[in-house]
Amino acid sequence: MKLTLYGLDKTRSMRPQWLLEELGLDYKYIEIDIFNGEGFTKKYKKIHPHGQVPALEIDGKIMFESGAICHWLTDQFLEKGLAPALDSPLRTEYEQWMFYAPATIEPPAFNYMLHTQILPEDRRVQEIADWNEKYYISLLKVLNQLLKGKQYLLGDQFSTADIMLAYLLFWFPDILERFTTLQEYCERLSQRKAYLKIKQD
Ligand SMILES: N[C@@H](CCC(=O)N[C@@H](CS)C(=O)NCC(=O)O)C(=O)O
Repeated sequence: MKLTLYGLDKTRSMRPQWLLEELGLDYKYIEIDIFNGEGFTKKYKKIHPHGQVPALEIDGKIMFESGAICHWLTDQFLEKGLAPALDSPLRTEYEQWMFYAPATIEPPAFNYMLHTQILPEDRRVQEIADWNEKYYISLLKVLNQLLKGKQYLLGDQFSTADIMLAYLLFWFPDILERFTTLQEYCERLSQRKAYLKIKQD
């Protein structure tokens, strides 16, 4: 299988890149500088219609959406053990966390980042930042409880769901300091060989 990942450091392309390393697959990496207009060239818009990263080219066929790419890749290489088998009792929990990361925890985390870091200062809205911070923290409180006594979301088994979630939790190390279990969880994940390989400072 010939794989090309279009991405940029410190973006959602870290998810599939981390996973490709965990799976030990060969892939080509093409950097798309989305912050300097490269996403909007005619050529790249044929790869990702919104000019975003990540996108993955699989034997000439293009796929985008970080969660979908991770879900698909994991199932193509199920023998590598990064997801429970389809008939495993753990599979429902795995699916739950795979969707929970982008659908439940990512929106408040992203909106908080938007209104504290991304938008120009005069376009940030304090109330939106505050509301999303509060909601994000309320989710973290519950997650912190749920992860107590566990190495990973699925217990002792590391899975792609951990990549989906941890990538987000890494966004706000200051907030994480209030949650010992989550902090330890992130520390454990950040020490994985595959993560260290893709992380640039
Ligand atoms: N839901 C999409 C979001 C993709 C996305 O928003 N990517 C950002 C980088 S993290 C991007 O390319 N932004 C540039 C833009 O929107 O112009 C995914 O997870 O793949």
